[in-house]
Amino acid sequence: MKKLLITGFDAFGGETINPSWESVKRLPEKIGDFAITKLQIPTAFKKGSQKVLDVAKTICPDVILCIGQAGGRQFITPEVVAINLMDAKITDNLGYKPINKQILNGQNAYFSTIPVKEIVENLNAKGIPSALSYSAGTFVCNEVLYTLLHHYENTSVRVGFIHVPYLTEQAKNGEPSMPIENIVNALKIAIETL
Ligand code: PCA
Repeated sequence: MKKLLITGFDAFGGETINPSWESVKRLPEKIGDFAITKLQIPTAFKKGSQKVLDVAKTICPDVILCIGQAGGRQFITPEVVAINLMDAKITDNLGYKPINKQILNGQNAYFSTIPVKEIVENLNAKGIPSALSYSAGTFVCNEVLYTLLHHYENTSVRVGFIHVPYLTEQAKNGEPSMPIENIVNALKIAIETL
């Protein structure tokens, strides 16, 4: 059986929950060909990505899939690319707010190494609205994806990131949202597509 390390973030920016962890923690232990290891990581620059790297070192996963909240988005959005930039509009959960800073000494950008287009096609075919995203932003999610892609460049470990909308109970002012069941289902479909 192959091994998947899947991560979700803790709540940030005044929210009390994060749909990424809420959905990741509800996943079964096995999906398709994959044995699943679930990991919650802090919404904090460097700390989150370091925690993924530490756990990955012990379990040696075939694929690392990180999930994050993208408040305001309507669709399940696999990220195509991560860029070498941290430019935060709010502080992370440790009070850090980098402006216009390089993540590390690496390429300007790395492409995700999971089948993003196939995931979008399979989700839409199963009635879950999904679209590619060409920007993971410049906050912690992008930093995690960038750091992992940099670390696993030229290895067999594949790395991807999927942003998910607010949960229904978070969208108090009419923002787009999705019920938790749909997000969990979307993650299962995405994992079956890996
Ligand atoms: N979303 C943030 C960081 C944590 C999360 O769930 C982002 O998009 O960068």
